[in-house]
Amino acid sequence: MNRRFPLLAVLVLLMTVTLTLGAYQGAGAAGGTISGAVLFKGTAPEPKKLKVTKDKRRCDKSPKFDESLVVKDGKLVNAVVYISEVKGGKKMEMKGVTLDQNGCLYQPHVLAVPAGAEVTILNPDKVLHNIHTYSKINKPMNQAQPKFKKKLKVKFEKPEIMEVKCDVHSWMAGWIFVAGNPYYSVTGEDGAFSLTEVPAGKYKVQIWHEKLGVQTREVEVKAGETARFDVEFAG
Ligand SMILES: [Cu+2]
Repeated sequence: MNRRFPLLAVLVLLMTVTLTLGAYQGAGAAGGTISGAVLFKGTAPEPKKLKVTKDKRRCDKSPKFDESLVVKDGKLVNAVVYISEVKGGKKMEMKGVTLDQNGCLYQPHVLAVPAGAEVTILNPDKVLHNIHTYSKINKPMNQAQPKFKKKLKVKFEKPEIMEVKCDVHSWMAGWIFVAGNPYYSVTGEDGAFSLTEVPAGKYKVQIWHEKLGVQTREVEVKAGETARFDVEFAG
């Protein structure tokens, strides 16, 4: 019998653990759920109409509204709810996403994408756009997209929340949430969020909104159970 084998196995295991520390490991997990809703307290502002000052024939086909603070029946839209630090859990789906500029507006206004997955940026407008990300961790993207360039593809490798603007059309503004793990949710008109298959344990959940800032909640997840809470932002 080779007596050195167990030692070697331990060494290899140690090396593997050391090399992968820090990076998210998706290995499948039954777990619990974190869910609830993001609420807005106070009187929601009237949606402000955006002023289209350029390329009016293509960009001003329908009225556009400022989406930096959208509230529907007391629910806050476009908030990102995510676990900031988690070492492992369910598999990270590397599915690509699309950012459309149709009508000279970023759709969706807040786009979520896994770090390293492909973002396809569409330009169906027959005008020149220039995508500019105000990123600090990822390399900033500052790229012209002429009218003949219907599609641009890009990947952001590191987790970050970054603002996106168009250097040609001053009213175009949006955000890209680059996720470092699969536990994130962008709220829609019902303000709801749901993070599923979270391994049992204690987590910091961040609730981010571009105008209202960030809130943090300590949440304990138990296998097979749902940790439910609502988050309130004051206007
Ligand atoms: Cu543009």
